[in-house]
Amino acid sequence: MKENDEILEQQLTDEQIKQLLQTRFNRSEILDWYRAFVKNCGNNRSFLTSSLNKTLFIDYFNQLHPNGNVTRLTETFFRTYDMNNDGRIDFMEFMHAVSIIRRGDLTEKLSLIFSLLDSDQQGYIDRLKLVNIMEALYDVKGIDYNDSYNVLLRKVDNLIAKLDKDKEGGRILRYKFIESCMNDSTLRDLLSAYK
Ligand SMILES: [Ca+2]
Repeated sequence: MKENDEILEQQLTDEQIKQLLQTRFNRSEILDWYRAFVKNCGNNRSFLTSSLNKTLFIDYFNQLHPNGNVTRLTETFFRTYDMNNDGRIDFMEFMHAVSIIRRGDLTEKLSLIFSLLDSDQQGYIDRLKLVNIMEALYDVKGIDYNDSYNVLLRKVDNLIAKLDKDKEGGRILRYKFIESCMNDSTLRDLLSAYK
C-alpha cells in the first residue's frame, strides 16, 4: 500500500471503513473517492471536518453547467444527499449516493430519483413538485420556458398520466413511482436522460 493511502486510511475509523465496504466499492476505490472528496472540500483535510456545504456543492455543479442556472436543482440534490439534514454532506452521505448512482440496481436508482422529485420529502410527488423540477431542469440547460410554459405543463401532465394510471388523485407514492417506471420503457428512457 502506498504511504499516502495509509495516511488517508488512518483518517477513517474501522467502523467507517466497515460501513463503506457495504457500498459497492472495494477499499482501494473508496480511498480514491475519499481523496477526490477531501480535495473538493477545500482546506479541511481530515475525515471529521471534511464535508461539502451548499456553496461548495453549487459551485461544483456550476462548473459543469456554465451556461445555465443550477441553483434550484442543486438545492434539491443537496437536500437529498444530506440525509441527516445538518446542512453539510459528509463522506458517508456522499458515498451512499455515489454507490447508488454508479452501481445501484434500477429499483435503487428509481428510489433515489423519487427522493429528488419529492423535494419536501412528504413521501409523494404531484403535479406542482414535477412542475418545479421541470423548471429547475430548464434553468440548468439555460432554456427560457416563460414563452412556452404550456409546453412544460403538457410534459408534466403526460408524465403524471403515465405515473398515475390508477388515477389515485395525482399523488404518486414511492412504490407506485418505481412500479410505473419499471413497467414503462418510455418513462425509463425519459428519466435516464436526466441522470
Ligand atoms: Ca449531513
